[in-house]
Amino acid sequence: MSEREYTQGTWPHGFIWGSATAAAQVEGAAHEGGKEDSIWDVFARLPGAVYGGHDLEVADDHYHRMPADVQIMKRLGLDSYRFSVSWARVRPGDRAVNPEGLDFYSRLVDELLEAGILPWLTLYHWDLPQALEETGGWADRDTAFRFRDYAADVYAALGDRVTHWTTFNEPFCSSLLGYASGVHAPGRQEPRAAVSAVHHQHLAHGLAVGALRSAGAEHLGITLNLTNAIPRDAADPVDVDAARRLDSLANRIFLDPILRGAYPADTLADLEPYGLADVILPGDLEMIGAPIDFLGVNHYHDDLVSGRPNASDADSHSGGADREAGSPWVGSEHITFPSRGLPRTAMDWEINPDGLRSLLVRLGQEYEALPPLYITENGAAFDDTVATDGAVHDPDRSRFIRDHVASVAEAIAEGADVRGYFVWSLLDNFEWSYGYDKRFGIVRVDYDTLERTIKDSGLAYAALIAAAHEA
Ligand code: GBH
Repeated sequence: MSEREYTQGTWPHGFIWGSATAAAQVEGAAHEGGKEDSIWDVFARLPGAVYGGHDLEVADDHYHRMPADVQIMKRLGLDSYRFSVSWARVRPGDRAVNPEGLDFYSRLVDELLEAGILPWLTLYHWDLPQALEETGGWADRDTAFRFRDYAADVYAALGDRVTHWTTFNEPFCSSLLGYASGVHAPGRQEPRAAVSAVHHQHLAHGLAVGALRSAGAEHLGITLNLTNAIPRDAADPVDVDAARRLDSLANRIFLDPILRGAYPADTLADLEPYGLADVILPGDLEMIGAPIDFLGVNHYHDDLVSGRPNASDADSHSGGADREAGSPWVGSEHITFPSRGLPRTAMDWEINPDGLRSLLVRLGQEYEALPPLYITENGAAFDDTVATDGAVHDPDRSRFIRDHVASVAEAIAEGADVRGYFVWSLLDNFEWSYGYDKRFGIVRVDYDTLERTIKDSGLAYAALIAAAHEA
């Protein structure tokens, strides 16, 4: 399906077209305006932790170029811009509010509204103040209460203008990649701590939802990275069990507490040796399972899964740097990810647009209390080159976006309640442990001059949005 074939009714009325970034990945100004270290600033200084020793000091310099970046969004015709707030900028060291830090987001929101773009705010996209890591980080229950206080401060400053609030982005990454595999900050490889981190981020979500709800928030949600766990051989019980385990640790450990107020029984059983049950206190799950108004879905690739050793594993778990990676799959470290032989992005992730459709349809079938869905991230890294005329011809990325958008349309036709789609990412940016080596932007950033160039995929996305608005 191409955008020309969109007809009236393909996209529900008010469908939101957007693009996303995150504070640590684009802002730079890592030690300006009162901001102090986040765990990512510290992690990036660890030898071998980030590809090429790249750091977050300048990144895209979005902190200083924000008004011009908003004008780019306007040129693209975005309905909404999804960004995150840096906790370490707003409450450096998690002490008192830093007015200068909050002011940056206040100005951003004003610029967006002035440009007719809906601000879509995420409170936590992985950049915990280092001061809180030093008191235990997400392995410590108290961090959840600190998050609630920080969330309330941001809401007090921006709640009059920002309508859509997301507590966490991909708690999978900030718990299991940060504390178990250690390829993300804070780089710990402690399975028990990782399991506690999962629960404490859930708790933090629940506490913040409670606080923001009572302060009057109307659109509250969370963003999860979800995958289709497909057994390599559906007739092999070992592979089927591996897929169940992946589905447990990547999807259901997050979906079930949020949408059903309970951890799945198999997850609790698998994680018994890692103390999951021990960190759940009475009352936690009621808070965690409080109703939300939307679920953000980030999807990049499916996972073919096996329980048998596999020599030709795609190396998708290394994080890209030199540090020895642990496993994020706590208690299920034996699972492997064979290749399906599909084309891949520069991240080595297999491309299978239909996976997005099946994921969305499955969510609707399995969760009775499923709120409206938004695709809060989808996109791809490719090895872009700059043509002699200065343009970036990136047909692979244009095709990736077009095919995944078509997959969303099919899911909607099959009954999925999807209300928006955000491309990851607006700008090339700091791709975590891969540093600046991987480019996801629909807008190129030249890291020498910091100049922006709208890529062909950006132009194609703008045309797609225009066509969808007309349909
Ligand atoms: C998102 O993460 C992030 O929200 C965003 O900041 C980031 O820049 C973007 O995507 C592109 O990476 O192999 O063990 O990691 C997506 C992270 C990567 C999570 C693949 C699931 C598979 C499991 N996803 N990962 S593992």
